Amino acid sequence: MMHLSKSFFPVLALAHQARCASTGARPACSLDNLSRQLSLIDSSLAHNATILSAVPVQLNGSYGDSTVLFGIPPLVSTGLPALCAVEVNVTSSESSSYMFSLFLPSDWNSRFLTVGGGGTGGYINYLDMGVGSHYGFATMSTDNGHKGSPYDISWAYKSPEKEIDWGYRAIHGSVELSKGLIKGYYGNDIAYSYYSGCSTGGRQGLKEAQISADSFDGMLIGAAAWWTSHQVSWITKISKDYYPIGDPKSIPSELFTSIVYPTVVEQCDKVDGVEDGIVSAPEKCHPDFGVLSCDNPGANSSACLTDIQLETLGKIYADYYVGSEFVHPGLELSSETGWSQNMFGEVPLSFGLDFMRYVVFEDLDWPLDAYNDSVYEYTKNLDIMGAMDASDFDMSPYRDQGGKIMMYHGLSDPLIVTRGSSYFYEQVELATGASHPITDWFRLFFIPGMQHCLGTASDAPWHINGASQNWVIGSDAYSVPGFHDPKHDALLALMEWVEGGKAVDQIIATTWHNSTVPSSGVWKQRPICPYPKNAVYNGVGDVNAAGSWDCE
Ligand SMILES: *[C@@H]1O[C@H](CO)[C@@H](O)[C@H](O)[C@H]1NC(C)=O
Ligand SMILES: *[C@@H]1O[C@H](CO)[C@@H](O)[C@H](O)[C@H]1NC(C)=O
Ligand SMILES: *[C@@H]1O[C@H](CO)[C@@H](O)[C@H](O)[C@H]1NC(C)=O
Ligand SMILES: *[C@@H]1O[C@H](CO)[C@@H](O)[C@H](O)[C@H]1NC(C)=O
Ligand SMILES: *[C@@H]1O[C@H](CO)[C@@H](O)[C@H](O)[C@H]1NC(C)=O
Ligand SMILES: *[C@@H]1O[C@H](CO)[C@@H](O)[C@H](O)[C@H]1NC(C)=O
Ligand SMILES: CC(=O)N[C@H]1CO[C@H](CO)[C@@H](O)[C@@H]1O
Repeated sequence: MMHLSKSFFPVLALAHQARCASTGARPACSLDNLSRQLSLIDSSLAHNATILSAVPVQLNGSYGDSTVLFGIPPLVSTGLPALCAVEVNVTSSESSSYMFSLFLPSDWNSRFLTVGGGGTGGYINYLDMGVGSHYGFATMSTDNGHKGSPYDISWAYKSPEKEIDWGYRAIHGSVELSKGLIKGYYGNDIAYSYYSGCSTGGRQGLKEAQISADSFDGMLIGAAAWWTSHQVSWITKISKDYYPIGDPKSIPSELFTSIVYPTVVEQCDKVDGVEDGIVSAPEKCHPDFGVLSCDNPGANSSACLTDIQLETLGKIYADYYVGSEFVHPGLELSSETGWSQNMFGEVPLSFGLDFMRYVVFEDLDWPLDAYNDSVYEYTKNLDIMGAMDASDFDMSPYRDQGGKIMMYHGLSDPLIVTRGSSYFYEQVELATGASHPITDWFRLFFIPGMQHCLGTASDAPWHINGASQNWVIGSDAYSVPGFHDPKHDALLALMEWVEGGKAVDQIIATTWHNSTVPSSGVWKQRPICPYPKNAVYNGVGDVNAAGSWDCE
């Protein structure tokens, strides 16, 4: 690893200036030249790889995949800096292969950034690659071994090799080959390697650091779906508690937004000290949903819950135990507005029932009613689930090679439960030893009011340049628009921590009057704090200004 001098850091705030000139002769961006670089890599994996294309993209050009996949925007990055876009195909077994893409900017910052995927999807994340290329990173993303939307899992049916690619092999091989190609192309060592991913992307980064401690120097990990075996079991369990729609125990999904969420805000908003519509301390609130009972005198019969529906609601929030074993946390208070699009849509969420059908039982007729606690025991012990779980809590090898982790999670996440992140953090702390304070290398930030990876239903500040956050801002957006500095941009803050030793004490999250349109003007900014600290209002300043809050 190349060590840069301290005097380098002040210019990090303006990352477009923070570039080392590379000294090596850079070949033209062509299939022949990149194929030659690949052939110079001395590894058996490189022998399994083929360069499919290498094309120059001019300044302000576009590159990506305009195929529309359910649940995500077209993955075409626009307004790019000048770069070389490379596509690579890798054979991973007799019956599987994966692809990855590399953006190699002309104006390289001597660093490498890997970006992650989402759900059970198979796609190259050109949008987040584009974000990274604006800083000068050589960026990479893999399709994880198949093509498909983040909610599709049919590709996995009786395809264990593809499941292994999705579990860890595609990202691991893509990182290894990318490092070789980047060094060869620029004729220089990589100074630092980073990772940024949310959801499945968060899981992928943690898994890679667990199996290969020196892959990355710093990781920005959002809403990590790290506990695949447990998550699949729990989602199937609460699906069984909720479905079929129309059953007396099921709750019409519009009531989540129209009556359940308002009840939570009514009872929980003020518990954190500031009445702003944002539930910032759900752990301190124990709402009484009895106020929604249809048994109450004068209850509105189309806006109330029966006893059996109240029981279902309790199961949705409850942590799931089998005997005394903690399996998975329940959904968080204030995440209700997202339930109808995520956990409780027209059909059971694919990450539960479909996962059981395609992966766990390989039986497309396996009925939801067949779920019971022994299905969890069976699922968690499958080898293939071990290949997908990122649950090797002893991450001291990653720590000991200097690795840093910034983890974040929206407190209103309706899909990947927030308390899974605090559980992960606490388990890593236990496993990595009392003599090494975890805060020296790993910090967790909750973002009150943020939903899954991005966005808000409570007008909360949410943007920190986490993975996929700029997808909703624009295909040419990067950093935190208007705040391209380490106080607001978590990736720049992580770089300062890794390269300058400045631990991240807070990040200022931002939202705009229209939360996805920066030109509508900044509305609110507020610090997010390293767990277990919370942002506390000073009682006098503008509640929408970051300076009125401290981490305590
Ligand atoms: C290369 O591909 C073959 C199948 O053609 C596979 O058996 C082997 O494991 C692969 N090697 C590596 C290092 O991935
Ligand atoms: C960049 O490209 C877009 C279209 O892709 C165009 O509208 C815009 O004017 C270009 N900007 C510059 C500075 O050339
Ligand atoms: C990638 O390699 C596999 C063989 O492992 C092949 O089946 C597949 O068609 C190749 N993909 C492309 C896009 O060339
Ligand atoms: C009862 O609830 C429904 C659905 O929210 C609403 O449209 C209606 O106005 C309510 N009726 C009364 C009397 O509040
Ligand atoms: C639990 O589910 C499994 C798989 O569906 C089934 O074989 C088993 O009989 C069930 N056990 C109980 C106690 O119902
Ligand atoms: C925010 O702006 C987007 C894009 O112009 C628009 O589609 C959306 O309706 C706006 N949202 C609100 C709440 O005005
Ligand atoms: C280093 C290297 O292989 N450079 C080659 C790149 O391709 C051009 C032609 O496109 C050759 O002239 C270079 O020798």
